[in-house]
Amino acid sequence: MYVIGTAGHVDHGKSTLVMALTGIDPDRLGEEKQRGMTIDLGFAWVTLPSGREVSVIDVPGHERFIKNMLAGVGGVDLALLVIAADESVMPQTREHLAILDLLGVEHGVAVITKKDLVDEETLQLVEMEVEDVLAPTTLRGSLIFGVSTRTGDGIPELLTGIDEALDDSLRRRDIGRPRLAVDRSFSISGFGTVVTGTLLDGTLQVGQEVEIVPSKRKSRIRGLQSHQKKIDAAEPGNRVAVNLTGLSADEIERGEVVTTPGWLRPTKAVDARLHLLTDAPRPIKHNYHATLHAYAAETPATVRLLDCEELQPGGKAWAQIYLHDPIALARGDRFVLRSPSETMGGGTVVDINAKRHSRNHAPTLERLERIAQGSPTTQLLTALEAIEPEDVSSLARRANLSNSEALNLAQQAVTENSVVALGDNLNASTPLYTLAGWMRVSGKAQQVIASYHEQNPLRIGMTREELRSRLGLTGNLANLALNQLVAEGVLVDGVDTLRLPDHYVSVSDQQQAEMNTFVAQLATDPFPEKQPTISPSLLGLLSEQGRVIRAAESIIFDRETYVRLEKTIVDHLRTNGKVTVAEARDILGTSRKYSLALLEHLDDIKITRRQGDERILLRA
Ligand SMILES: Nc1nc2c(ncn2[C@@H]2O[C@H](COP(=O)(O)OP(=O)(O)O)[C@@H](O)[C@H]2O)c(=O)[nH]1
Ligand SMILES: [Mg+2]
Repeated sequence: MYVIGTAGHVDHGKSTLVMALTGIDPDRLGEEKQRGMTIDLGFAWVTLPSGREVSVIDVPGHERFIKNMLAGVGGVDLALLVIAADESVMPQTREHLAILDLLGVEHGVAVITKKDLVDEETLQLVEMEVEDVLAPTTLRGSLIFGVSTRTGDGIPELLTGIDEALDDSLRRRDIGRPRLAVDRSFSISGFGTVVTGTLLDGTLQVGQEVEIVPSKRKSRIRGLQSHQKKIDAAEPGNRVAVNLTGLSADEIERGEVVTTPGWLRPTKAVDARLHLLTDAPRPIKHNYHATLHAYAAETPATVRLLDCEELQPGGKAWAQIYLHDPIALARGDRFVLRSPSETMGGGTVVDINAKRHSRNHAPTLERLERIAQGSPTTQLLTALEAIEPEDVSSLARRANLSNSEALNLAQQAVTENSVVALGDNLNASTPLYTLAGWMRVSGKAQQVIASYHEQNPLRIGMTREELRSRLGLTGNLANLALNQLVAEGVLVDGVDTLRLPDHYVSVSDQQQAEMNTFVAQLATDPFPEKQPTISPSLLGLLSEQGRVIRAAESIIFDRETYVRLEKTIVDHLRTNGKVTVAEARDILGTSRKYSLALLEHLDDIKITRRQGDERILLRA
C-alpha cells in the first residue's frame, strides 16, 4: 500500500481536493470546520482506477502549523503538491516543497487547483512557474494537472495520473524490525487506546507484544485496522490504527514509535550529512540550536559542524547533532531542521550511535563518507569498527539492514578474511571482529603472555582467568576469543593455562636437583610434623607439572602418595558410603590435620561432598 501526502500553501485547496478525490473530509476537528482551515493532519483513502488502494494524508498549509505538516509527511511515498491557479507559487508552496526535497520524496504530482477561477493563459503561466520551482528538487519533471473541485474538471485525469506516478514507486522494504511512528493517540470507548501512524520496515500482528520508544512502555496489540477495516497483520507502508492494551491514550504521544520489544533504543546524538537550503535565510554556525523533526517526532537539537565553522545556504556539511530529547532513529532516516519558525535545512542520519568527534578530523570525516557512500558491506564493516566486538544482529540494527542480509554479508566478509567470527558456526549472535580489531586483541594477548613468561620463567603458562581479565574480556566472549587464539596457533593450551608456542620452562641443574630432593622428601615422609620447603616459583612449577598436589596452603603431597590416598578414601566410600575426618585419619594412618586437608581438597575438586560431619562420594 502507498501513502500519498498533500503539500502546499494555505487555502490553495488541498483539503477540498482530498475530499474530491476520496469522498472523505480530512478536516476532522471542530475548530477546523469552524475556521475552514486545516490545523492538524487529516486522513482519507481511495481506490485508484487500477484497483490499488492508497492512503491520503492531508496536511495544514498555514506556516504556524508546519510542525503538524512535518509529523505527517515522514512516511509519504508520493506528494501531491497543490498550487492554486489564482495565487500561483506562495511561501509555503516553496517551504513544503523544500521539506519534501530534504526528506527525499521522489515521487510527486503537481496539482493546479481552482482552474475555474483563471483563464487559459494564466493557467499556462502558473504551470511554467510550477515547473520552475520543481526543477531543482527531487520532484523535478513531475506531471502537472489542472483541476477544479468546483466543476469536477480534471479530477478523473488526476486519479489516473496519481496511479501512473505510483507505478514506478519503490516497494517498501521489510527488514523485520517494524517502526510505527505515532501521529495520533486517542481513546475509543469500548476499545481503549488507539494510535495511528505509517508503518515502516516490518510487519505488526494482532496479539503481538510491543514496546513504545522512547518511553519504554510495554503493551500488546489487541486489534489492527487499516482504512477502518479490521486486519490481522499490517505490512510496511500501511497506514495503521493500532488498538493497544494496558495503556491510556495520554501515556503515548505523537512522535513515539511502536515496535517489537528490546531492540530499538532512543538516540541521543547522530552523525549526519547536513544540507542547508539554498533559500535558507542565513548561514548556520557551529553549535547551532534548532528543532529537529524526523517522522512524527521533534526535539530541540544542537548542531556541531564537523568540517566547517559556518555552513552557507545551499551548502553541505558533516555534522553531529545532539538530540535534547532522545528519539528513535535508524541509519538512513531523513530529518528536517527548523529554527525557530523557518525551515533551515535537513539531512540524512549516517550513524545513530555517534561518539563525540574532534572537529576537522580527517579520519572521522573519511569514515562518515564511507558509511554514507558505501555498499551494505562497507556499512556493516564501518559499524563493526566502531563497536567491535559485536554480534551480527546488533550490527544489522546499526547499519539498518535485515538480519539475514547482515548475516550473508558477514559470511562473505569472513570468507574474504576482512572479518573474524568467533566460534564454529556463524549465526545472528556470533561475535565478530574486523581483521584489524582482531589483530589488536591477538597482539595484546601475545604481549601480555610474553611479559608473563619473562616475569615467571618457571611457569608453564598464564591461567585463562588471568589472561581474560588482562584482555578485558568477559563471559562467553572471553572463552570464544581464547579458543580462537588457540585454534589459530597463537597460543598453546595447557590444562588451565595458556602459553606462547615457543615458551618452555628452563630450570638450572641446581634448581632441578632442589625440586627432586623436595619431591623425594615428600615421598619418604608424606605426613611430616613440619613440611619441607622450596621456593614458591619451583613449587609452582612442580604443581603445574603435576609432580606435587597442593591440598592446602602448606600441605603438599607428591603425586604417588596423593594417588594412593585418594584411592584409599574413594575405595572406602565405595564400600561404606561415608567417611568422617577421624575415620579417614585412621584409615590413612595420619594426623587429623592431613586427613582434614585431604578431604577438603576432595570436596574442592568435587570427588566428595560434605554432609554434616561426613563425606559422601559425589560421583560413582
Ligand atoms: N473556485 C474554487 N474554489 C476552490 C477550489 N478548491 C478549493 N476551493 C476553495 O478554496 C478554499 C480553501 O480550500 P481548502 O481546501 O480549505 O484549502 P487548504 O488550506 O489548502 O486545505 C475553500 O474555500 C475552497 O472552497 C476550486 O477548485 N475552485
Ligand atoms: Mg486544508
